[in-house]
Amino acid sequence: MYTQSLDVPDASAPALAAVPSAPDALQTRFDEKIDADQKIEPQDWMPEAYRRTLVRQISQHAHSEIIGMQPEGQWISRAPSLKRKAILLAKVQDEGGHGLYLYSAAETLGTSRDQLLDALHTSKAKYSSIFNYPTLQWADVGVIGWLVDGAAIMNQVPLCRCSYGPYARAMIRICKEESFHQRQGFESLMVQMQGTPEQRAMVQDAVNRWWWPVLAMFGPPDADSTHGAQGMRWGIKRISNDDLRQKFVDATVPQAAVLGVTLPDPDLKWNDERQQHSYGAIDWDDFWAVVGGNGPCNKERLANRVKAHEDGQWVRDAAQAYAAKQQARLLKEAA
Ligand code: BYC
Repeated sequence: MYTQSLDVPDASAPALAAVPSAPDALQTRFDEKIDADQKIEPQDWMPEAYRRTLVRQISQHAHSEIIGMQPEGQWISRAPSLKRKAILLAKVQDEGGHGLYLYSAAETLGTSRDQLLDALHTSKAKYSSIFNYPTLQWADVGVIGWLVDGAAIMNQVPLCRCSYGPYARAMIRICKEESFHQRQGFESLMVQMQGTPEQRAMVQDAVNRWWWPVLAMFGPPDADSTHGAQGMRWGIKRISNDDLRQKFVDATVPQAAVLGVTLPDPDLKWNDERQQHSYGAIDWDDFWAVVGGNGPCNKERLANRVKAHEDGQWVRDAAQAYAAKQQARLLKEAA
């Protein structure tokens, strides 16, 4: 779908900051396209701030998918049946695939895969807070599918209409797969809730631990969202953090009732006047501590990722050697 071999600007090229500001006509054309809800494509002129915002968001999203393989991946060898193992294996592979589509989408903006990965491995780039919490028991895997993927779908369906073409197109496929992820999580929990009292207690315990971090996953309140308003003006984000969080709460409450679990919030209740649920206060100090690198699993997640990258060096070397050999053969044949 995308080229994965974009040229990276060479070091001798003038720095972007030195390029004269865009002629008004280009800015006007860009603004008209955004206003008309048309897609911006890689070859189109775009303001540098729009490009930077997209690289930041898309690469953070890609990193989240890749790091997000770890909490569930740890359960592949311990899944309780062959069926659950096959489903989980497919899901975790899907997350890896999502990361790859998204790195490709970010590369169309002129930032190389190496630069993106280097930013992750040196903690310059973020990934979603939610993947810094541990998966303590099997029910956590079902709850990740139900709640974390449920939150991801809520956040990502509007991104299918993002103004940047490659990101929007990647999101269409990702959302289809996320729907399967959410359904398998819910179905696994349904089965566990029909099991023994101990199994039901495990599901409730997992819900108690994941509920609040999942609500925080939508990002800070709109009043504290640094990029929110501008992202909405550019058509990158379509719905604000708080509005998505509210939609998620309203969609999840009836699902919890079907499942037979209690959402751990004494203030959660239907508000007739607003025609939506009210919910209790989110612990934003905990969220920022996790985002700042001090969550329960941040160090472990990053160390695993860096190790996997280093262990894979021989694969990259072999692929490059093979590509060089192929090219030399083609040149020889053409001569
Ligand atoms: N975690 O101005 P704001 C998945 C940061 S993968 C960490 O509102 P924005 C899955 C934010 O980056 C799901 N940091 O930002 C995979 C900013 O800091 P910087 C990942 C967060 O961009 C495997 C600052 O807080 N989804 O579903 O307008 C298995 C201020 O925030 C978080 C995506 O990445 C957070 N939760 O809005 C299962 C979706 N929230 O960058 C499932 C795409 C905020 O200035 N991304 N921050 O240093 C988005 O939609 C938006 O980027 C966000 C944040 C809604 C996340």
